[in-house]
Amino acid sequence: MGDGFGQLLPRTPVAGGREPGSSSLDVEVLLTETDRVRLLRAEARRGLTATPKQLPPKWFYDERGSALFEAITREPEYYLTRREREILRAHAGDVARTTRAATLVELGSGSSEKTRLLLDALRDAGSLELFMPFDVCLPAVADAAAALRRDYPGLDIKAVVGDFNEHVRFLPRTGSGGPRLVAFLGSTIGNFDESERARFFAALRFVLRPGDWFLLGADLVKAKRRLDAAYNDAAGVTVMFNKNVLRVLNRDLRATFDEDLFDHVAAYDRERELVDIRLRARVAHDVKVRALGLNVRFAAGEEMRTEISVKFTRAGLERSLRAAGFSRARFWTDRAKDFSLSLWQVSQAR
Ligand code: SAH
Ligand code: AVI
Repeated sequence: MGDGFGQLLPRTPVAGGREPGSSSLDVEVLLTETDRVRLLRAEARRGLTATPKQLPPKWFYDERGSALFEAITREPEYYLTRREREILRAHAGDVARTTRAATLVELGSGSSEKTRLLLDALRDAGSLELFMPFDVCLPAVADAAAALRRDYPGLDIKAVVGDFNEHVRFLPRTGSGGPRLVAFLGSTIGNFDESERARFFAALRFVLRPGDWFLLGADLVKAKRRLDAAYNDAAGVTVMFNKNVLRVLNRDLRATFDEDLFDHVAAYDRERELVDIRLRARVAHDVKVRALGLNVRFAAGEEMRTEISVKFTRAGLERSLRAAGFSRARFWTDRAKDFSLSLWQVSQAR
């Protein structure tokens, strides 16, 4: 790797794979297990002592949480992944021909399943040298990288565990100095509030150079009926996903949450253009968080926010990206106009 990243950080390779065939896989760790637990402690203390209570969504994603998210993407009501895949099928070739990226970095990469469409197109265009899947969940990124190594034998794959709110500044560039493409798919941008979003775009703009690109998948505003259904699937997978954060706190902070004492609540708020996702206490009760020496009191009916999922308009996306110093190269939607994929360049005039 040419600049940035490798030279700035101590390398902590771990054997990421746990399944046969993946045991030789190295994962670069920017967020060690100690860092992760330290961050979880700080964010859980802040969120559980706030009014109203809240927890950041990144804590859903341990191995089970990542698997539950993948299961959500297969539910009939959760159209987002299928729509984004449809756009990628139609336009990955345009992305590859426009960017001729040598490095593809995928933030919040999860399984990187849809990303294969981009990898195929960039490989066909003959420009791709390095793929960097980047995720907070070690098992997810290790498994994804193991599968991709098997299927893309000539490609340099550098898997990274990190927090995209902290580590975006460590983006790699290959020795050839070719263009970089940063992909942020799945509408994970919707899980940021307005100030987090502005900070993220600004941090990304700061590390990108003229000639680099940003590819953003973002879900679009639509009828409340469809959004409520997408976040309340009939099979109840989203309920399990939402409650998984309680298991993470029980395991990693020795907390005593009883998931049967909470209901999953998710509803689209038309005014704020977001799905508000919460856990509502069924009865008044106390929860101990032993690692924090904290006793947390829940009133009957009290709601704790675990996630927001903002829905966007084309104009709103353009406003926030322009404000951060990006200019739009392309904007695509699926045929039903449910989801968007847009390609951005660093603005020349700053
Ligand atoms: N991009 C994939 C996965 C989306 S799910 C898709 O489109 O299907 C959101 C992903 O972001 C999860 O894999 C989760 O582990 C990751 N994630 C959430 N918060 C993160 C953070 N702060 N830093 C890095 N990754 C994060
Ligand atoms: C990852 N993220 C974009 C998903 C979303 O739709 O906001 C997470 C999710 N939460 C509930 N269902 C899916």
